Amino acid sequence: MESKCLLLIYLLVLQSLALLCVSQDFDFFYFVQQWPGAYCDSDKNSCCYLTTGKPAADFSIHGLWPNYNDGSYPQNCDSNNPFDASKISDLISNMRKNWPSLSCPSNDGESFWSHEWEKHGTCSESVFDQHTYFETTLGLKQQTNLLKALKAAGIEPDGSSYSLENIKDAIKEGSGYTPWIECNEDSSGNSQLYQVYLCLDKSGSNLIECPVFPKGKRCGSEIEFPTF
Ligand code: U2P
Repeated sequence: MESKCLLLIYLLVLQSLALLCVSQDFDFFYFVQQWPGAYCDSDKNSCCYLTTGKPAADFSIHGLWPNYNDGSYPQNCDSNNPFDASKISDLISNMRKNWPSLSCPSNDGESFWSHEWEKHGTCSESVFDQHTYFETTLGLKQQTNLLKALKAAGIEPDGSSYSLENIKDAIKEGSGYTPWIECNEDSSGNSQLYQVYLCLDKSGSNLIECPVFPKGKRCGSEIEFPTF
């Protein structure tokens, strides 16, 4: 009897350890949205539209990324749970609209979604399955409505330049939280609004102030908001 109990405890410990290896923990999520005009006219990228057509002139989702408070992040956490489009068939038209791939060659978007799920989503299996991961991220895009927040402050994607502080203030006013802004450069070397980072708590339910901002190249104090 005693040895059976010991065996059971041993198996339970092994099972918990295996689970820990698959679903590494993390501290919060970055929710990252991109301005397609800045992706498409940057000096680094060419861009292609989905086979279903040119996306609307709106921010689109890049991803929802589990992160650690020290700025590092886990990736590719579970090769046994590959992207499966059949699990999100009810979300596909919403995904095409709000999470379109802009990379070339032109494609149906699945390779981008698969990359985001496998690199980032699999590290959040302690809170999300594939359907809730994509559904939650789509909901965040609606909730934060960056373009509306910027337009309310008179900041439009018209190719002119705006103060970085005014852009951050407008997004804070609209979403309630301080964003991190990532810039890239257009082909003439002008700093332009590329990606907006907001943060979500580790339960995946609430926006929060970011515990840490990404390191990397800063924007100028005046940045272009390119057309798309
Ligand atoms: O910054 C370049 C790419 O690194 C990945 N990244 C960056 C910061 C972070 O906190 N998490 C993260 O994943 C992104 O890679 P992707 O998801 O595009 O493969 C980002 O584009």
